[in-house]
Amino acid sequence: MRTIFSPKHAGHAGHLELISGKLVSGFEKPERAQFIRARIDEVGLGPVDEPESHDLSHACRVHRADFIDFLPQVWPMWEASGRTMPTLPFAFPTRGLRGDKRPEGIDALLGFYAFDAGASFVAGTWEAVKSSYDTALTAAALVQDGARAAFALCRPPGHHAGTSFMGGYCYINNAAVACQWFRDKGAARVAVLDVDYHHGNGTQEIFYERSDVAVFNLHADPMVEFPYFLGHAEERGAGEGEGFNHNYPMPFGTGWEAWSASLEDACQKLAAYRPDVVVVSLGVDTFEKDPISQFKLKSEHYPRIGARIAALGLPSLFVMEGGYAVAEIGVNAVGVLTGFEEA
Ligand code: OKP
Ligand code: ZN
Repeated sequence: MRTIFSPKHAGHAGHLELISGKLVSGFEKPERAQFIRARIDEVGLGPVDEPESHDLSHACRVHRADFIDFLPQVWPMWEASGRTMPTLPFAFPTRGLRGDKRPEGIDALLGFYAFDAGASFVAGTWEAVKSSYDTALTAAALVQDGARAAFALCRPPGHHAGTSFMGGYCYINNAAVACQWFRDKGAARVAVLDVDYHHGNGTQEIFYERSDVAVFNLHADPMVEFPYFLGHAEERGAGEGEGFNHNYPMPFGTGWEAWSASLEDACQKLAAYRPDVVVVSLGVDTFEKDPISQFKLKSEHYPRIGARIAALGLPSLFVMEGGYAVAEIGVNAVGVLTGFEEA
């Protein structure tokens, strides 16, 4: 399987994150991608190529144009306001406030276009976000051109980013952009299978009222885990999309037996949907040693995830999302891909 990967992700480094009342350097750091990149060579997964540049019109198919226009402006506006430390939003248009009236100034806009403090910018962030977007689209084109599968080694990740907001380490929703791109290239139906530990709230929101992209999400129960405010089992889609959104919230401590039962149910429903292509939001933060997660999957389980996805017999695009046990993230992410290839 071919991998698309850009060294430009590395510019997104030294950004900040608010955890346990402290500002710390982000868990979502460059080493994550480097370990996966190194593991690809170690196991001989296949060639690794850099992405081609794509204009942002594809992003605007799933995101609001004013949000996409804002992202490359963040750092120039921040610098123009006399600051060079990482950005961090601090005021959000929640219930009782105006989410429909765009304010002025970078401090206000950072919160207007975010749902949490988890999407900090440094000087190299936009270039990394753009390269992650290009990576998803370039890998999608390999699948469109007939490859059985391709791996978009995206960084930063995307599944928490919604129509008009960033958050949870995510800026542009790479997987959602790829889904829409497949639709625009002629796919009748596209399925998303999100196996990241966290609920892909952005992907759900983007496709919630649509029947042409079905979304299957396996994750920790949002009653007790980030992103907290979406991802419950009763969220089944709305309008045209009613019945095309499927959530599998699971309790802290979930291990392979229960997790794989959810995967099996999701795969059976996904197959019944008969999509032309499946986009896998590949997070490996379900790992037992993940520093910010509470599931108990072991390294030996990741190839079995890949094998189950292969059994769908569908053209498959793997898009990298989360996974923070830096030393093992390469083994686990690439384990899914070798499991897919060997099945
Ligand atoms: C992004 B992805 C931990 C706080 C976690 C955000 C997590 C974002 C995960 N105490 N904050 O889905 O892996
Ligand atoms: Zn995650």
